[in-house]
Amino acid sequence: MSARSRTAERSRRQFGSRVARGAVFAALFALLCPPGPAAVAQNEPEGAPLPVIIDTDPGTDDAMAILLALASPELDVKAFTVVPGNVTAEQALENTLNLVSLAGRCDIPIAGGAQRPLAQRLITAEFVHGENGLGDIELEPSSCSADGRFAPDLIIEMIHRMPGEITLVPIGPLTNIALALHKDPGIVPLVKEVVIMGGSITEGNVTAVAEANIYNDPEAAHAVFHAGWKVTMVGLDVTHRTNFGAEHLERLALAEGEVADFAKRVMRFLVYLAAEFGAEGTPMHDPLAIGVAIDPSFVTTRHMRLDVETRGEFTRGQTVGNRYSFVERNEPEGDRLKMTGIDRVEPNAHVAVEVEAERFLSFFLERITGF
Ligand SMILES: [Ca+2]
Repeated sequence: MSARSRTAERSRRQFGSRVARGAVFAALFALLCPPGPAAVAQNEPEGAPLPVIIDTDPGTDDAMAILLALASPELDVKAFTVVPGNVTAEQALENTLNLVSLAGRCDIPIAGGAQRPLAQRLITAEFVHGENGLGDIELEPSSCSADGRFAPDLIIEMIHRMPGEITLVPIGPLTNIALALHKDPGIVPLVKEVVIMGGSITEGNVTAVAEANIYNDPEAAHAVFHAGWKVTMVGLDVTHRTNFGAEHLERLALAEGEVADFAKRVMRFLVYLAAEFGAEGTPMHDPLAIGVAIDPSFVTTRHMRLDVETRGEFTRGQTVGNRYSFVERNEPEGDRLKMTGIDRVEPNAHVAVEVEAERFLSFFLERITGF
């Protein structure tokens, strides 16, 4: 069996068995336009740190993501932009200011942005993040001050200042990124990459099929996925496999210092919360997106067409991945439609489908503990 055939076979085993029609499509597709092998992204050569803007809605896992980013010399965090999601815009801004202050990095601009999603009411999740969004763990008042600029304007300004260099890492609803796009579509070719925590092509975490960040602003997500820039989606397909459990807590417990102490308390909150729901660990959603920005080889991606469902009664907010890159073509014939062939659809997202979970969790612990 050739490498290409093995890849096609593996892909069919993984995804195709769920839908009988998918197998038919796969056979057609293999004949007409076989897929390339799953891509394993490579580390870029060592060099200057990667300039990133992190758009965030802290959020317990956002907190861990922010601390991971600030403990990683591979990243040059140019700004934190704040979006409502896990908590309100006001609480998210306060949390970001407190977290960045905890890490001693008040030199980084922190800007508030949208106050609500583009086309629906805000849905917050204190139920899983605690009333203050940080597991009800209080931080010292911040030494940092908020930047006066509107987050989407700050994003636009920084992208123009560093054309081709900035990677956007949205780890909340995509409202701020969509507003920046709407205000200045000219930023699209100037962005190096967009690494999104959100979505899923296999399961949901707020409905049967929708992931929270996409569900909280599907219209924004639609705009971001179809903007034409390079998008990598780090969704539940991989984050649900990076579970931080009791054994990781034990390792974290050995660390000392203010940042580590806060991380211990947040992770303990999350692990115990997960246990209440019968899970052995807590998924590291947002930290994994930061990890992928630092080292893309933590995940394996597949390039595919990704659409966001904005109208479905049961599926609003679902990210719909087309594994075969085509749809059937139907044309009118009398009083019916008749299939006359297939039409290719262009891939627009690199979807993470495999993850080296333990390697990532060890990496996270090394960065937070310092050993
Ligand atoms: Ca988040």
